Amino acid sequence: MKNEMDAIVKTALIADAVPNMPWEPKPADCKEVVWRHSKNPIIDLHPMPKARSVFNSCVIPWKDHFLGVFRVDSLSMDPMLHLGTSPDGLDWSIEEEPITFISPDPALGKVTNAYDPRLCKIDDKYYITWCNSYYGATIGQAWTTDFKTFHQMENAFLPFNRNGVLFPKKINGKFAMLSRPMGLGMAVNYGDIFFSESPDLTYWGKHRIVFTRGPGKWERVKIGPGPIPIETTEGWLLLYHGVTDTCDSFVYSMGAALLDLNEPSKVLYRCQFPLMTPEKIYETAGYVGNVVFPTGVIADGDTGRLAVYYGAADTYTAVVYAHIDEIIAYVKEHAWK
Ligand code: BMA
Repeated sequence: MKNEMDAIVKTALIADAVPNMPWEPKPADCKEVVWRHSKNPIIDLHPMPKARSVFNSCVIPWKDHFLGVFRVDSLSMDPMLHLGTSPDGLDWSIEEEPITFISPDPALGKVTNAYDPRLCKIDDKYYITWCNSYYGATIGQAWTTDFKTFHQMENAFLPFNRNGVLFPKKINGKFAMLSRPMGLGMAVNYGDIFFSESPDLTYWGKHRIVFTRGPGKWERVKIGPGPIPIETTEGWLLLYHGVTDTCDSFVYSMGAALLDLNEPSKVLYRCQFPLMTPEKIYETAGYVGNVVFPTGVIADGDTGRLAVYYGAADTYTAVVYAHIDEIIAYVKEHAWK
C-alpha cells in the first residue's frame, strides 16, 4: 500500500484515475521512453465489410469500458467518423454506419468527408473536433453528452486548417485550441502549430504561434498537434507529429513538448528528438508508408501511465505505452536550448 501511495504522490500527471486502462509494463530490454503494445496493430486492415482501414482515431474511458471515435476510410476511400466501443480499450467493435450529426445550419452542408478526430471532455460535455470539408479542409466541431446524439457546431476556422485539438479545460476563462493552418492539398511543405481561444467555441481568435516546423530534420516539413494536451504539474505535455521528406516520400514521427499551463503558446521545453519514428512493418508499409500519427490518449492520474493511440501507415490503429514522468524527464533532458 505504501508503494502505491508513493506512486500516486510522485507522478506529475493531473488526471482522473483510469485503473482499467490498457497497459503493458515496459519490456526489460527497452531503452526508449515509449514502448509498443505487444499485439499491435489493435485494428487490422479491412476490419469490417465496408471499411478499407481504421486509423488516426481517439478513445475515452466511459463508465466501466471505453468509447472511441474512429476515422474509417470506406471501400470507396472516403473518410468518415464512426463510433466504437471496447471492454478494454484494445478490442474494438466499430459501428458500420458513420455518426450522423444534427446540423446547426443547413448552410454548413452535410458532413461527407471527416477525418483525424480528437475527443475532449470539458466540464460535462464531450467534444469532437475533426478535419472537416467546407470548400477545403477546416476544423469541424460537435458535442455530445451520451454518444447517441451528436450536435454539430460551427467550423472553428476558415479553410485550410487541420488537426484542431481542444484543451480539456478552459484557460483563463476561455476555451482553447491548437491547430495547424496550411495550404490546399496533403503535400504542401509547410504547417506550424498555433494556439487560439474562444469564449463560446464559435468565435475563435487571439491566434498565437506555438512553434514552427524544424529545427530538427525529422520535423522540417510540417508539424501538427496530436492527442489533446495532457495536463501535468510541469506544463501541458503536447505530443505531436513531425514530418520530414526523403527522396521519395514523407516520414511522420511523434514528438513532444511542454507548454506553459496558463499561457500555452509559450513553449517551456521542446524535445530535439522524436519519441517514436516508424519502425515496425505495420508503420513502414501500408497505404501510406512510414507514418505514425498520434491522435488519442488515455492517462491514469493515479499511476502516471499513458496509452497513446496512433494511426500506422494510414492503414492500422496501434498503441504505445509510456510513463508521464519518464517522458517529462526525457523532454527536459533533450530540449533544444
Ligand atoms: C496528413 C493527414 C493524415 C494522414 C497523414 C499521412 O496530411 O491526411 O490523415 O495520416 O497525412 O498520410
